[in-house]
Amino acid sequence: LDPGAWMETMVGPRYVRLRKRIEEGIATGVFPNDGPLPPERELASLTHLSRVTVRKAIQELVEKGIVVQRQGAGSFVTGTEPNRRVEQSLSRLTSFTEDMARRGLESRATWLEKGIFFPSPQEVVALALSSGDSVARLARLRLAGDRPMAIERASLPLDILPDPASVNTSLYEVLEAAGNHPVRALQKISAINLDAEEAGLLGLDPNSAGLKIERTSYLENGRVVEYTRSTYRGDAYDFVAELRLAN
Ligand code: 16G
Repeated sequence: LDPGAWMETMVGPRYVRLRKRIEEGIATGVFPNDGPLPPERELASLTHLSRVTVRKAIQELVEKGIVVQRQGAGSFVTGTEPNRRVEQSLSRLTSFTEDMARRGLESRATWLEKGIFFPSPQEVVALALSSGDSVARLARLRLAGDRPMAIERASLPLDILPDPASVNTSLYEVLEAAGNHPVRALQKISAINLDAEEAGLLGLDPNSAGLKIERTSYLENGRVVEYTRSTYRGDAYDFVAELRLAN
């Protein structure tokens, strides 16, 4: 890790260069999978970088799901371990496709439902539909590479998504192309035990822990864009939010 040539040959801010260097170290086995990273203090003195820089580099590795921090024990490499947990920010409005891309993972989907339907009473209320309106539904098992991560059931007003069949990868990309990208969302998260069907789709045992997430997203003008009910696997996600003192 000694700074030497790598600081010069790599581009970007110092913490990004350090982050890449640590990633290289993980890829080449200098820092083995499931093993600890040297403590922050030691990394700082090894690299002649400040602790702030080291902390930022580690934070990026945590966000990418490459490193986990365990209370009181330090940072550990999760590496290519297939069962690693991912950190998901609760303060940014992003799509599944974006979230996975940011972590260097490929987002895939198995479609469960895609088309135009007669709305349920719940959908009528959530989307403020008028009588006679139909609804666009997209239900998918969402995967990171080969690993099932979540089941998402999105409902949208038809004028927002007239052609549900046009969504093949990212719903948010299709919405954005039509000028309907949500700018705000309300989200509710509840702990659940997975029923046999959902557990089966997620490759888990029935009754495993899951998170039920309800998201209602809005356009700038306050109009509801999507009402999505999702089931996330409990063993794969850590939700993170920054809290500020209320005044
Ligand atoms: C996220 C959203 C979901 C949205 C989807 C679009 C939650 C918790 N999150 O997964 O509401 O429909 O992104 O993703 O529901 P896409 O653009 O990759 O299709």
